[in-house]
Order: sequence, then C-alpha cells, then structure tokens
Amino acid sequence: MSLDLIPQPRSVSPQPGTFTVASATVIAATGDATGPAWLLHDALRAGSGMAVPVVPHSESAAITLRLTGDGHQDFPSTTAERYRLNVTEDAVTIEAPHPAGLVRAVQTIRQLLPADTLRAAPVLGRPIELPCVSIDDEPRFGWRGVMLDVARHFQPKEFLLRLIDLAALHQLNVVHLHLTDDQGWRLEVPGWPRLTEVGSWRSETVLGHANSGLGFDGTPHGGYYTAADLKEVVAYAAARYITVVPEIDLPGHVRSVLAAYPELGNTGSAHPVATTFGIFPEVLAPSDEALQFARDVFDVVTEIFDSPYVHIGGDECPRTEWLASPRAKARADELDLGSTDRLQSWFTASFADHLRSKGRRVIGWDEILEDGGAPADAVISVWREFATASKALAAGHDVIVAPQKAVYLDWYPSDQPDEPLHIHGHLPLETISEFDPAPADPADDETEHVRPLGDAAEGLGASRGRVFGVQAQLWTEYLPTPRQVEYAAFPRLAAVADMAWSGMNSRRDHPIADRLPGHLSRLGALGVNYRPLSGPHPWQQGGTGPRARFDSR
Ligand code: TNX
Repeated sequence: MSLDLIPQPRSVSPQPGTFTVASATVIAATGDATGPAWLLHDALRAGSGMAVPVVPHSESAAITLRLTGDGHQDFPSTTAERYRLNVTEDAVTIEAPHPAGLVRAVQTIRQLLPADTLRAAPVLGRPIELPCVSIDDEPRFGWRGVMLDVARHFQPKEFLLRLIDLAALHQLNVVHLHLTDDQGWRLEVPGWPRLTEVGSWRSETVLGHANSGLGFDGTPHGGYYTAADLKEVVAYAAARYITVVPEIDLPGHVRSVLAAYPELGNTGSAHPVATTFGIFPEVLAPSDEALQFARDVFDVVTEIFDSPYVHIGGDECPRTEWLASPRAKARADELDLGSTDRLQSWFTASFADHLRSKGRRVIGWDEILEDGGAPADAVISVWREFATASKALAAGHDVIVAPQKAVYLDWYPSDQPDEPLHIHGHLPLETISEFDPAPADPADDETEHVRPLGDAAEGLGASRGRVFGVQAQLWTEYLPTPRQVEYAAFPRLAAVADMAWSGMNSRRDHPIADRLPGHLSRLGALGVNYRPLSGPHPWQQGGTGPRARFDSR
C-alpha cells in the first residue's frame, strides 16, 4: 500500500491493520512534548470533530509523544528534526530528540490520516483511522525554505499564516519574507513614518506583463504589517518549528524607500513608488544617513524576528548612479575602496557588522560576492547560476541553493499557451523532481550527514562553506493574490519539499509522480488553488485579457 507521503520519509515499513482514533483516545505528553501534542490535538479537532485530550500519562489507548534526547540540539538542524513514528492497532508512539522532530511526526500523521481530516470541520462520517506503519525519518538538509515576495504584491497576514501551515505540512522549516522592494515597503519602522505612509503603496500597477504595453490599471495597491502582525506570524511559525527569515533588500531595489526619503538617494530627486517591474537605477547613497537608516531598520527587524539570519537582499544593484555621483566617488576614495563599484561590498560589510553585533548573520543574494565580496560569515542565496554555489563554497561561504532554473516558482509551470501570466521561463515539476541541490555531497549516500545550521557565530573562519539546504522562491510581480500564488506554488512546492528532505536514492526509488495524485487530495481538502497535473482548470487559465500568458524572453 502506498502512503503517498510528501516528502518521502527515509524509511517506511507499512504493516497490516489500522489504529482508530476513538472517544477513549488520549494524547500523552509532558514537558516540551506538550506543544507538539496540542498541534496534533488541533489537527484532529478540526477535521474529525474529536477533542482528543492531551494528558501527562495514560493507561488506555494512547498517542504518545516522547522526547528522547536531552533537548539541547540546536534548531534548526537536521538532528533536531529526526523522529520515529510507530503506529500499531493499539497505540501510536512518536519519539524524537527535540520537539522539532515531534512536530515533523505530527505533520506526517496529518498526511497519514484520511485527506478529509485536513478540512476545517468534519465531513468523514466514519471512524478516523491511521494505517499501521513504522517510520524512521530525518531530513537531508537543515534548511528547507520557501520565500514569499510580499513587496511586489502585498499578501494579507492570513495568507502568511496559511503558507506557514502549508510549509509545515510539507516539512519545510524556513519561510523567508521579502519585505521590501521598489514597489512597496511592508513593515512599520518607528522614527521613519514615511516608509509606511508613502512607501507602502503605489498609485497603480502595470497591466499584464511589464513588457506587454497594456498600460496601467489606475488602482492603488498597498499594505503593510504592524510589528504585532509580524510577531504573530513569527510565533505561529515557531509553534511549528519554522523560522521566519526577514529580508530587507538593500542597497538596490529601494524605490519605495526613496519615494519616502529622497535624501537617502544619490540625486535627491523624488521618484514615486514603482508602478511597474524590472531593475531600476535608483540605489541608496553611500552616506552616513543611509547607513543610519539601515541600522534603524535592522534594529526593528531583530526586535521582531528571532531568526539567527537576516537577509539583506543585495541583488540587482546597478552602479550607474554611484558612477555618476561625485559624492559617491568621493566616499569610495575616502573609504579607500579602490573602485566605486565596491560600494556595495562596503554596504554589505557594514550591515553584517551591525547585525553581527546583535548576534545575527547576514544572508545575501549571490551578487554580494561581486566587486569586493562579502564577509566570510555571510550566507549566500545562490539564485542565478547553480555553478556559483561551488564558487561560494570554495570561498568559505555557507550556501542556500536557490537557482532560478530549478526552484523559481514564479516561472511558468508548463509550455501550455493557456497558462495564466507568470514572469517568464519554464519550470515544470519534472525539472524540480530531478534536481540534486548538492550533487557532490556525501549526504547523497544517506548515511550520517549531520550539518547543523548552528548559531550565528558558527561558520566563521571555516575554510569551506556548507550547503545549508534549498529554498523555493515565490516572486509576486505577476502573482497578485493568494490564489495566484497558490497556483504557482502547488504542487511544485511539494516537489521542492521532497528535494529538500529526501536523499536522491530515496527520490529515485519513490518517484514523486506516483505520490502526487494522493497528495493532491490533501491540498484539495485544504482548499488550495493548486494547478492540476494536466494543466489549468478553465477558470485558472490566462484567457485573452491582462492575465494572458506573455513570454517576453
Ligand atoms: C530576480 S532573484 C530578482 C527579483 C525578481 C525575480 C523574478 C532576485 C534576487 N532578484 O527581484 O522578482 O528575479 O524571477
């Protein structure tokens, strides 16, 4: 019998029989196992209607969650997420060295339950059964992420919570929020009120694709999160052992900042928040004011987010304005950089110093390796060419594998002409399911491969960097609403999750194509607007209006 689990666990032995969740069933857990136990309680309560109590000890039919380690494993790390799940006709036993592993096992149970149990209210009308099975599981990578761009199109807080829950269901452990960009600034920063007053909205948005020449929609678009909103998101994720990594994209992609505070730019002239998409020449001036601005923002960010990592962006930062600015050139000379092009490297180092003083490490897109490079402890999100990963590793950087050709879910999911508007490219599910994020990695043989992410200080001075893991990107230029994001994300994100958790041998032995049909019934029960395997439903197609497919390259 196939259990259609995604991701595929390391070892699964199905047994005959089932465990029935009955009125006498209890969940036994104590101490740090209690949080994961309540997650299981909530999952059962919603979809089965049964309030299975969490109790410290039990003599009767029980689901037991037990911590086996000393609880001191670092999280996130692959060791922290190991778990054993044993379902017999009489009992369900979950053991893990860390509560994170218990939570992963709870997610596996959510997948083992009938798909209808994932609904918000019971519809099943029959006993809730779990197939007997014994599972021994551990992820290949300690960083399994998904990035959501909430800057190009603001995404409501409720959707962040839903995405976190969907990430949890797929055993992902990082949700990266791209909080700022040319088209909008999405978080409150005390002392800089115009960031939200001015920078959080734009007057209108280009219709269709930026290159399709259809004009603008004339409709203001915007929104931002309060500190309380973001703390709620962080806490919701933390209960699921998911780290929310914030990104503040600097020193490029700052049109929303400069609309609010033109004095932070190189020309002082005011530009509105961008209403179209692409790469803009406007970047921060290499001034003390701009550095102070960044520090103030990072101070707020580190107060809200407990992630050991803060993403500083760093992508697509044109040098045009600096090269044309006598002040920028003078600053580069004063700093003895040897070249104006190195100003970005100076920004990166300054941000990293400030964040390091707060016990955090920076992550940047792979452009931060250029023109002077990045501090040794900077983690690189490799997004352009996969080959950059080896260069970054050789230079001693830890790496998050995120190449556009393999994990950019804003690319078209197929060649079909009826696909709704996406940015460009072609990224079918098959490409994802074949991609190996670390081909030369000894982890591939599925033996011991513990590579903890560790704390902020670890990795300093390492001669060769480590592959932290894999991350999918959901850029939202052309995915304006949660439904459109869901279409782009699913089921391809399930294939990314499989890639991030399971070793290559396991993925080859259990092709995801065999497990997806079963898994789609889970997404269906959750009301996810996924793309059917054969192509879009008529109502998901691009049609002939502004949402029509447009291939600009
Ligand atoms: C490049 S990936 C960008 C983003 C776009 C994306 C679209 C990266 C670091 N920069 O600004 O949204 O391509 O795929």
